Amino acid sequence: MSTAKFAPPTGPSRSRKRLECASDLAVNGAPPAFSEPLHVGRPNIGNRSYFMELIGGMLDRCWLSNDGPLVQEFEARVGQHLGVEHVVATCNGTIALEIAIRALGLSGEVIVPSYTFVATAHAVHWQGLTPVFADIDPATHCLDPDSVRSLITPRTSGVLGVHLWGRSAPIEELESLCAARGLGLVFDAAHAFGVSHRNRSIGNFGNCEVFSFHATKFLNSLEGGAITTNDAALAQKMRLMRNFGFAGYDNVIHPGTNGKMVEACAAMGIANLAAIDAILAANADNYRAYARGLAGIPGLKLLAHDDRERSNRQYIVVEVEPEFGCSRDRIIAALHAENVLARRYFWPGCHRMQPYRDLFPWADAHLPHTNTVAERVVVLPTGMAVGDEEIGIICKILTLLHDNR
Ligand code: T4K
Repeated sequence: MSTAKFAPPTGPSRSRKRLECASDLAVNGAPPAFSEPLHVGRPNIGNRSYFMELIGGMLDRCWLSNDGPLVQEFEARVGQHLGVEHVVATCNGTIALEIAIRALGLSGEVIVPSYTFVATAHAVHWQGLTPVFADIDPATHCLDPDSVRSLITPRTSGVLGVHLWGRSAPIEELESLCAARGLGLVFDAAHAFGVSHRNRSIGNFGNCEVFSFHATKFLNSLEGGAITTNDAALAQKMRLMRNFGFAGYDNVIHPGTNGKMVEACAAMGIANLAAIDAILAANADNYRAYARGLAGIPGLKLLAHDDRERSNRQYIVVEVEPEFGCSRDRIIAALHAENVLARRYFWPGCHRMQPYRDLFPWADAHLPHTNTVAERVVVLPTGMAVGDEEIGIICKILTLLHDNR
């Protein structure tokens, strides 16, 4: 591996404006705090020269896809990192979810949270199955096992839980519920690479777990995903499905799709995995800076992480409570005016998005916590492109908004 210095991407340039009174806010006509947009999901780019070296090797070999050596190396490294036996790398997390659903033979209805990125629900629907939306626990933002239990019908074949914001879903409750009812259990771990649950890495639970390595993810492979499992037969089936069901030249033994990760993506994944400690440290520093900056602002609650577990802190999630004095959407508008492109993930909940709101208009009635949480979450910028200075400015903007509500 190259020893070139790890080089984080440069952050957005700031205008040095005062932030002392209401008239200093961009919503009140002042210039924005940042001259360039400050994004929530700016990609973390690890060791550039190592990445270029891997790309050079790929070009020299003239092997670009189809289970190449970089994909195999990436799978091995991910497996080692997570302590899981089988890793099937894919072109993205959504296709990985679809392959997992197919490989487990799920049919009829699959219970999913509504409060998640829409890919979770789409992966079920796209397979011709019915996503049944369960409510979340408002304290964790993950599936509420009681809500899941109440939605099981004779048509239910599985549960697709999500480790939202990189905090683990109620794993034991869902595992015992699914075991008792003979249901498949997949975890959407798109947010949870590098996270532990009871000191075991996420990636080892349920029948299988699915990661996303999209550009905006804590660990990115440009685009990419992976399914992890300790079930050898399931892994073998998913490998076949990922490559049109081919078992050698001209020998198709299973229905399948094209879910392959390409070599360039694996190169990015390998280079970023080599820089994972620096990325984790940046996220942890940013989290602490937000915790300090938001501590004195009434009505803004920073989502907490269990300090006994490993956490990637890839999302800075803040809940806006009534004491803040103005709505979440006014905060978003004010931040956008300052060029801080905060997001209201995962508003309004999948059940209120097309096509689900027309397909399941009754779902709204049993999703009270989803509806409340979706109205009060703001996600703020973090990652290697953001540091103490930017976070200090964002917190100052939020303080001014509160003081002049
Ligand atoms: N399950 C869950 C729970 C997920 O959160 C996701 C994906 C999936 C499944 C599916 O995995 P993939 O099939 O995507 O592997 C983004 C991502 O596209 C998506 O991967 C992610 N979750 C979701 C939470 O966020 P958008 O629509 O918010 O993306 P976009 O284009 O607005 O980008 C987010 C921010 O990042 C923007 O502020 C711009 C910035 N950005 C983006 C890209 C692509 C950059 O600075 N550079 C870039 O290259 O969905």
